[in-house]
Amino acid sequence: PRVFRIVVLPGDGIGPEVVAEATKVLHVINSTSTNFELKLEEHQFGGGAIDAVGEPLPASTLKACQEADAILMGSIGGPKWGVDAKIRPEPGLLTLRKTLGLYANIRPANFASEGLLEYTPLRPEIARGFDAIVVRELIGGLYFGRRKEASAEPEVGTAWDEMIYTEPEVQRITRVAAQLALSTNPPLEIHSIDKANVLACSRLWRKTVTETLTKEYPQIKFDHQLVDSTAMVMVANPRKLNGVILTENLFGDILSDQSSVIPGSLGLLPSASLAGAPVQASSADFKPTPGLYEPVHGSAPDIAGKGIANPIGTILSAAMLLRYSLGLEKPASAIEAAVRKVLDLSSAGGYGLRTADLGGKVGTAELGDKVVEALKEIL
Ligand code: NAD
Ligand code: IPM
Ligand code: K
Ligand code: MN
Repeated sequence: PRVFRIVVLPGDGIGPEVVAEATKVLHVINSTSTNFELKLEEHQFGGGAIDAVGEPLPASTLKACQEADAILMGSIGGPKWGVDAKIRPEPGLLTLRKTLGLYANIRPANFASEGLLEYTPLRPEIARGFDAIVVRELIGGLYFGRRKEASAEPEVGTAWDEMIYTEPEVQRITRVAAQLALSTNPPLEIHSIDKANVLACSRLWRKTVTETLTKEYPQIKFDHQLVDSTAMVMVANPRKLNGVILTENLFGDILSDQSSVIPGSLGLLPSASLAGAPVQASSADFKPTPGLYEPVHGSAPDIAGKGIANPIGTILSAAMLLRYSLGLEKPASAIEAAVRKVLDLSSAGGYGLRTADLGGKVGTAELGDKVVEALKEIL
């Protein structure tokens, strides 16, 4: 059988709790086929690694990630290594993304099916039919510019964060958005989000997106919107943003968390971080591409250790891993169908189970067990 090496980085806070449920699901997938074998190996990353060896991304972890077919991550960070700490977990994640060249962060929020509408804090008629994927540029912009907090006179009390984007960086992320848009017929619309009324980087962004799409993808409809009013539209009339939401690093970070309000919880959203455009597993062009897969949420210190975190975002990230990095479309779709069955309230046979973040009473491990049960029925 083809052996796939998957590096697992449970991380901090609820990370290990939600990753345990996703690996349960991967073990089921593993046991159903003799064509491939999933080899999972855990490594230290984040705050736990700082405590153990003094740095968030030990060289051995980075090496394992570079050699892996794919990486499944939970979350890192927490109050123990807070913003005033000397060594913090978050820069380790930025280094991992940058070193692996993972510039394309795909965050689907297209989850508000009829059977889940009861979970949204919005009015159902507002959330209904929202169907958007956030494509976030992940290794440029403010996250990777020079940064300084002055510690000496005369600059003490001043801090700098530099924001830089180059044309090639904007072109390549635009092509990723375009490839995703072309996965349906007719293509999805692209909404490019910026702050071109103020920022130079945004004016370069807008010009480059327009040129790239007009020249290379004339069949795709697109528009430009400013990030501030987009944040309003996302909760007032989210269907207006249906399609692909293409944006830079920081705006994408913020808008993707916000988009989780529509399906109802940050705990539901998965993500893929890739070094190129995803190729559908069914396509003749498919070739396995390494990637990092993690829920959109963080380590949730407020609920860590209680066994109540929602594992769905991580389980759906494992499905994205199978699809985009390993080309295993069937198991990926089966996991997604199992998740819908467990959450769904309306359809025949739906279990209608949910964790506390969605007003339910089911714990993390029990929900994971139910996904496994549903998955076994589907496979
Ligand atoms: P967070 O995403 O950890 O939590 C925000 C809120 O959402 C909390 O109330 C939390 O309980 C809830 N929540 C998040 N995931 C949930 C889940 N699966 N089930 C139920 N509820 C869930 O954001 P934060 O509190 O602002 O950040 C906490 C730490 O996580 C910080 O150190 C931050 O840097 C880190 N962080 C890491 C990642 C990552 O590893 N990629 C992502 C975001 C934040
Ligand atoms: C995310 C997180 C990270 C980010 C942090 C932890 C560095 O919020 O993955 O969304 O800002 O990219
Ligand atoms: K995460
Ligand atoms: Mn974030």
